[in-house]
Amino acid sequence: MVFSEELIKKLKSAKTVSVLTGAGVSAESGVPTFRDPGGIWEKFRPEQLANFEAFMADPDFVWSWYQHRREIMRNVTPNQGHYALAEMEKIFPDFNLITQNIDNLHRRAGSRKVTELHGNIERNYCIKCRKDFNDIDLTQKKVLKCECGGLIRPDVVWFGEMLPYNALKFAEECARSCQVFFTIGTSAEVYPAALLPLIAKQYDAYVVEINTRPTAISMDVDEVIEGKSGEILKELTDIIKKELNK
Ligand code: BV8
Ligand code: ZN
Repeated sequence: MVFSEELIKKLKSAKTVSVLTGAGVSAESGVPTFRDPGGIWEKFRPEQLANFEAFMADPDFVWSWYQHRREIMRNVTPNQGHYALAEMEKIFPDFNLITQNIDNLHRRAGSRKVTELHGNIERNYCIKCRKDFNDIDLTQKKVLKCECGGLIRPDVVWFGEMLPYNALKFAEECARSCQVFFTIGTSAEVYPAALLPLIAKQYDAYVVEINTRPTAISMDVDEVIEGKSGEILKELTDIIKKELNK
């Protein structure tokens, strides 16, 4: 794979590199994406599942769907793309990994500085008293209740819910302050996360999209690298290490 001279030059001189990842980064680990053929939203509409009203209307149904996804995520492992991003954290002086993914695979691959915009499926909390419940038995198909009587829900951001304030503020700062911004494996259709590459562009970062196909922002970025993120990130990290003789 040949990378543009421009990208290598920018990366060699970059102090701050920021990355936004989406479900496509976990696809090579076997985690289904949302909007690809065969993706999650092909079987269900997001409104039916990933929102608070759906949960309150049928807690057991929504809860069992998250238990099913936890099962998948427990049985997959990080792929070479996750490991390459964990490597990049050691290469650049200031590297910020911002993810929309809730699968915890970046941390499992060794990334330490991970900003989760949409929460983490391994965490749960009581909707009444917000007590944490993080070691849930996966076989528990019926929704659980807290001792205060509140229902226990996954700690993920549903449609119509605000993103964690600090995470979003930090992510916006990372987009504003970086010299290179990668948007990787995301259809860039969910807001406000999808604004981050555009904010980076507005603040003169060199914005690079890595995706297997065009997205809603492909025309707005500086460079599109078409292909599977696992392979591309592995090769790119190897080249950067050589160029920076790290
Ligand atoms: C908000 C967590 C403020 C749960 C998710 C009406 C009312 C309220 C809000 C809205 C509204 N209309 C619009 C909105 C905003 C809404 C939104 O953006 N809707 C979209 C659909 C139009 N956003 C929200 O509601 C957000 N909150 O705005 O609050 C507010 C509050 C009240 C009222 C108004 C405003 C909350 C958004 C977060 C929702 N939660 N997930 C769960 O996962 O169960 S969203 C879900 O989509 C995931 O988090 C996912 O990460 C995210 C984005 O999807 P992608 O990651 O991009 O995945 P996708 O499948 O789409 O794409 C995969 C890509 O990978 C593809 O491009 C594919 O080509 C590529 N790919 C595949 N394989 C590979 C690859 N690339 C590289 N290599 C490969 N191998
Ligand atoms: Zn409670």
